[in-house]
Amino acid sequence: MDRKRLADAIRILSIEAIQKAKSGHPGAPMGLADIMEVLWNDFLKHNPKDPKWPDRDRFILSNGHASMLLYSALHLSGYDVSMEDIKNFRQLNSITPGHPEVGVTPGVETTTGPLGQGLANGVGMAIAERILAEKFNRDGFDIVNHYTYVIVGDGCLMEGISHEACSLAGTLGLGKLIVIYDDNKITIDGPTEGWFTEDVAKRFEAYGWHVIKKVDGHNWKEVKDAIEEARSVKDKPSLICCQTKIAFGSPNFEGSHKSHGAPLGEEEIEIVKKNLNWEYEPFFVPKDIYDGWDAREKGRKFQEEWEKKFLLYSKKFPDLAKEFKRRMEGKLPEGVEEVFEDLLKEIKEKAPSIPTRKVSSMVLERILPKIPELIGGSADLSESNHTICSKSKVISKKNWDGNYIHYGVREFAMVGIMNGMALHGGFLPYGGTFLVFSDYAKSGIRMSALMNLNTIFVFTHDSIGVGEDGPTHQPIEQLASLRIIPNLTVWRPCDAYEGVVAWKYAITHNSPTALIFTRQKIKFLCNNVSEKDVEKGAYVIFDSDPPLDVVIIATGSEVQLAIEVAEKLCNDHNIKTRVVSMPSIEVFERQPKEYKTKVLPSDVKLKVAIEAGTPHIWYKYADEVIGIDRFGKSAPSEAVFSYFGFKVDDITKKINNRLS
Ligand SMILES: Cc1ncc(C[n+]2csc(CCOP(=O)(O)OP(=O)(O)O)c2C)c(N)n1
Ligand SMILES: [Mg+2]
Repeated sequence: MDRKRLADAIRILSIEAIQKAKSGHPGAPMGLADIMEVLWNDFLKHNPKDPKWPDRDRFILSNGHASMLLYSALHLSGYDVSMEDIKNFRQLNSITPGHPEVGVTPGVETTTGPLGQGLANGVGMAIAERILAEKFNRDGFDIVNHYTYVIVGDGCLMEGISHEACSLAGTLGLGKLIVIYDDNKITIDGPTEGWFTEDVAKRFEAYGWHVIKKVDGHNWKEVKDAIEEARSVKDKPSLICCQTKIAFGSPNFEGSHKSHGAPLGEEEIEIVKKNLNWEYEPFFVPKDIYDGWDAREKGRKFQEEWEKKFLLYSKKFPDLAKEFKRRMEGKLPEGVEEVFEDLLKEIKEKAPSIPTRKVSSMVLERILPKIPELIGGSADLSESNHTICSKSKVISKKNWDGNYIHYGVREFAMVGIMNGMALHGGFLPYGGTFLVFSDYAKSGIRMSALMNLNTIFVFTHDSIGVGEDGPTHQPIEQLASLRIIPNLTVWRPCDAYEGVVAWKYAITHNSPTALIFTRQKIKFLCNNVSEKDVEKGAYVIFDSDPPLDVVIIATGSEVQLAIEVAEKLCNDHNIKTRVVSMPSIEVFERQPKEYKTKVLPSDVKLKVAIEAGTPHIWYKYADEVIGIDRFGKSAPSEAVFSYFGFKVDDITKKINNRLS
């Protein structure tokens, strides 16, 4: 079979689908078609009929705008992506959306489009593979043994996250990570000579990667040799620099940035077809080309072989096999509930007044031995975030038997890597940094939420309560900005008890959670509170006899303040006040209407919310909000709280004035 024709099938399908959709990115699929053909037909271990089998190679198209490259390959190789689906490219509810979306298209491993993040996901998947291999493989039974291939463009490699993720990948020596660089020297604005001129090969060599330079991306033999070489290097990740021409095969657009993001036009499509000797109707692929691409039989054999091996493994190592299956299915082990019940009971007895961040290490100390899929880490703030504990075992290039990653000061890559591990399967990642630096990772958190991954973000130092470090370190708008991300559940507990319930929620729910904890010590408040209360996201923590005058809603460190205000209002002013602790707005919103109106009745004179952060979100519930909508101040914590009006007397007076 003429390999050129196999690749041309991608070119033609891509430009026709993009033309029909009247939108899309033809340049990259045309430029990458030859590479894709070699990678998929000569190397990729996959089974189109079972895109989820555990030991498949992972393929990531980090430059997601080239989506038609992937959809064409999925269609041609026999996935459930029909020609009809290709014709519906970019249409409402089609399985071929503008950029690849995991869960929408069989065979798509991660959602890409925001440049660079797919690459970080790939690093996460390669880490996941390596840790699982260490844990589960036994002599003669390499049940975890796959590559992670990532295609990246100039855009991905310009993005900061690629520096973060690839630097760590080099340090960890991820030998089964193979990145193919579409070095076409073109981005949207034109030839990159004006904005991207570093020696990429040297850069990756400096990270400790194996770099294969100057591969002709349109010469299948060179590409094949390069991938073979990359696969043979076991102790370093590989970067294959493929020199390509964007829109290869289009006489009028080859090499031009004009081909990046717009259909070529009917006329040019005809010219391309003539140029490539492609004599077929639109959306027609001849049988010999389908045959050349068909991966179903090969895939069936790959999987069958693996399943045979796994069966023998199950006989020899039944416990390991069971555990592997459990982890890959994403099911929690038995007994998790009990660990939390015990801890909640103990906390209630001890009633510790501690910084809520300390809850994490308390929980982890108990839960890590129970849940080996928990894989922790922090962006260089392990002790501050309390993400590390005596049960944490740090992984390194030399030791993969662990459950903790020192991500270094790389918040964005940390989240991209966490997403990759969650996508790979077999892991429940958690990672920490200061709340104020969640902004560095925000787009990764957004992708985690968009993909609805099971990830846990531990954000400590959650307010002006940070104190002396000042406004650079005091989050103001971060809480609000996390809460407006769809699918993400945010918890800001008021004490150790709520903190444990929040952790329990994060671990037992299959969706991303952000846990927001204080740096400073706070009083134990939940003496008379049950787990059932906290689990509802909001509940009455202090109450007066009906009829009520005022309801105060508060979260985190401000709940204690709200209770003190309420006591004063009741005792000194005879104003009947209720305090609602609302550790999670999202969880509260999911409760039945009756519960919500019971907690927040409408027939009160005034509702007030208190939270040391951007106030806007609270106007949904409250008439008056005690919040902060300017930047903080450097001073001891109490002084800053006081400066911003978080004082019992001030708030009591304010409420009293509003009522009189
Ligand atoms: C984070 C991010 N910023 C900006 C964009 C918009 N964008 C899409 S493709 C692209 C240029 C990418 O260049 P390259 O990867 O070299 O793609 P090529 O033009 O070679 O196909 C840009 C800026 C994006 N998708 N993601
Ligand atoms: Mg480019």
